[in-house]
Amino acid sequence: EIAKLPKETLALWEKYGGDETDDKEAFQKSFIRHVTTTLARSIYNIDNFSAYQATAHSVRDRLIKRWNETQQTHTEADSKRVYYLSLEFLLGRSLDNALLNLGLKDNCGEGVKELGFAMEDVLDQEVDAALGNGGLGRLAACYMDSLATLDYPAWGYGLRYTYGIFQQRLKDGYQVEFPDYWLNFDNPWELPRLDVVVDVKFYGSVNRYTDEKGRKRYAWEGIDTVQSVAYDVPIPGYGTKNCINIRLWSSKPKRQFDLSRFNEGQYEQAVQEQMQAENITAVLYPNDNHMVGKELRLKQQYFWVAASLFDIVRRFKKSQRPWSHFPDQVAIQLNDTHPSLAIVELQRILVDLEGVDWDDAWEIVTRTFAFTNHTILPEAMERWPVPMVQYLLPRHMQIIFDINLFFLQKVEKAFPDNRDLLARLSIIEESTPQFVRMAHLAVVGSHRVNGVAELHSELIKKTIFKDFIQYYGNDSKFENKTNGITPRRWLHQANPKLSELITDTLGNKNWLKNLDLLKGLKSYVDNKDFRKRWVAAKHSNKVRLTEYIKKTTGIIVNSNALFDVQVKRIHEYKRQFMNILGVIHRYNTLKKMTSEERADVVHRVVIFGGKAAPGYYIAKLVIKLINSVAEVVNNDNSIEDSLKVAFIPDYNVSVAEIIIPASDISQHISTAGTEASGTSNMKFVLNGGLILGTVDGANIEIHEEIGDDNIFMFGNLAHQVDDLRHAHRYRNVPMDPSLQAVINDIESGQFGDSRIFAPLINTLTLGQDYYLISDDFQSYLDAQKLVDEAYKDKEGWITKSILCSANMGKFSSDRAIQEYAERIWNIEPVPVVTKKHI
Ligand code: BZD
Repeated sequence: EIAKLPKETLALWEKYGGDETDDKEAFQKSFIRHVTTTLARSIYNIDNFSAYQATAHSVRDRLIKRWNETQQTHTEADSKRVYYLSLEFLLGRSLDNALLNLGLKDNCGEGVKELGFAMEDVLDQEVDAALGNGGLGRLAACYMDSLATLDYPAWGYGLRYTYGIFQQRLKDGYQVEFPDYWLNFDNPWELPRLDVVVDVKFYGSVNRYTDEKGRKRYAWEGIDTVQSVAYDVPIPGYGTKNCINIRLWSSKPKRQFDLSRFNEGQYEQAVQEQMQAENITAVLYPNDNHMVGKELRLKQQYFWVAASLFDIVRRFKKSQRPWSHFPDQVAIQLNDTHPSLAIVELQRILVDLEGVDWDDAWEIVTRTFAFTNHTILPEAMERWPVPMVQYLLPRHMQIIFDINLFFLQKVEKAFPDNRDLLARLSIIEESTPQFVRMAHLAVVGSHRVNGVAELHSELIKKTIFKDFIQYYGNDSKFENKTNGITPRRWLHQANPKLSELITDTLGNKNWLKNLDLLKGLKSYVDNKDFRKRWVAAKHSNKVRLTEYIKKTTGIIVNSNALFDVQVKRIHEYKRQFMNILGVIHRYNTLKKMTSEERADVVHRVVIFGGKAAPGYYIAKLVIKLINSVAEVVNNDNSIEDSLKVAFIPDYNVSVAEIIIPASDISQHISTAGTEASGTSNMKFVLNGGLILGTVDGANIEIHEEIGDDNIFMFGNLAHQVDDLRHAHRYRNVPMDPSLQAVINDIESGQFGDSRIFAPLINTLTLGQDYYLISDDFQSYLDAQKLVDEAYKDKEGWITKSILCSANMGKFSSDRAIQEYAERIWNIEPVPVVTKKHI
């Protein structure tokens, strides 16, 4: 193609194409150019926000260059790509990460400083991209970082929500939600591709016809068409030129504004249709681990899946390979069941549109898809009413019935006359109305299914997918891929002091690409100077958090106290309730002590953060209880500062970056078997924070890596949970006495009008304590005592803290992605060759 261009044209591209160099002067030049042109401001009119925008745009120019080079390299290599389909990407801020990964940090930092700004203030101007709820969305972001860093040819596909996860504020101790209109100012981290549009159809009917070869074919005539517009988000890798892409789709009306209807006086109806199309990607559903059966959510899922598959298929078709090669060119990972319709859509494209035989198509489909499960909680399992799917996507419903029919016929052959097994395995739940079980669809349509930590991957085989194991056999389809986190953001960026110490100690930054190298810190564990700097780093992080707490809550805490943190979505299974009940127990114990006795006690600051789904009444009451307890405890001078409680509002990625490096101990205390993995546990330990946790999710593997001495584990085990629940239901199990005392304190009105908290307390009594707080309470208090004792031994604690970080290599998302690439996707790295700019 290039060879066809005139020489003069090529010469001009040679001469002017490679403008954006990475030195300080070039950066300053583009900063000033963006202030005056992009922002239309002058030297007299730049505030920190404009400085952020000008910096971001200067970085964006350089990002785009890498993005182009990468995409060109991948197109030319034409090797197998992986597509990560996730309804959530919780990216947080981008500037600092882009500076680091592009290697611009020093030059830009100096450049900005000379222009009169502090980089810290500039970075602080950025609003989070908060297109996710919690762990699942953040995992997708960490995985994109690792895919880019490891040179894999990968794309993410998601939705460009106009409103991300709501902003949380507190009023009288209650959560109130505010819209997160994050696109209020321009977003320099996306490239609008207004020319990349895909028509997505809904509703309508299915026609049967006979094609030219005499075969029965089906054609879906959708009646409502919405346009999907692409916005590309470049994701640069660290220490590589590779820069991958997340394509986010935004919905817009297909039809131009209908003037004739306007003239007929149907203005409102005409506008409404426009608005309905835009509605599809308007808002992220704010529920985590809970299924909400709204039609709009199903529409979001199909809209996203249809546009993404159209795009993937279009790209594949360019290579003119036969369809049978599709799985050798394309791997698609389903992040939970949210994109399960992709299985049906690809089968429809192949059979209905491309005329591939059903069985050949199904072979292609199942070799292409793999599915990650993130939960076994029954209330989180996606099921859609058959009538709803039928109405919205009539052809897809037929295909689902056929997939199910052929699948069950195979089961019947392998296990004749076992109607119960068929019913249990069926993709269709035979209730009134019928439901489509999305997890079953995902299992049947994928060649690999994985859980996200060892225990979780074992549990899914014993619970939700038990019957599939009977059919497929134990080790064919089901695997474990323990989650990971990116050390670039979660150690290097969030904890610059500790990162610098690690680099100084190990002699280089190689650990940022190979986290196992942290093991090298172990030989410095007794080095006085090293230990001193280790403590200093932690302390300065605690000071930073102390200031943040003061700024956001008005609460003043002592940075020398033990910082005890629980930050995550508020959910009954995560048991923030148990934590605050434990705080009440501590408070009333402290109150009973004499001054002399108290002098010996470890001072604690108990820090909470996290959002409750807006419709989750009990979770919202937990927030209220935490704030009511905080109000009483923080204003009680009689306990002499030995305990403070703070609920930090609006927990998100950038707030996490402040909180996590400052923790001494963090709590990961889910009822055993309920937290699939957890990923913040990894972030805390990597930053030298100890953890207090149940024998659940990735806590177990963290324990294996860091050893008994450096973790506090407690509570009943996953295999005991069923029996304990049974006992609560059918026997009169007395409540743990310490817990009963705490309940009595709340009911006595110690923390305000106790009637407010009655529904919460009822979950322990009338609700049969489903999450087993009573059963774990005593061992929880015992573990807390051990934490206090250990913290008194200052030197011992420092040793633990160092050994924690040093042993966390396994939990890098680089390790996780490598496992996915080798065991599931079968893809190879494609290093980007820097070309001349043409
Ligand atoms: O996924 C979480 C699990 O609860 C964690 O244990 C696990 O570590 C992470 C990553 O694997 N699940 C979620 O975050 N789930 C959701 O946010 C979600 C969102 C929408 C619908 C259902 C679940």
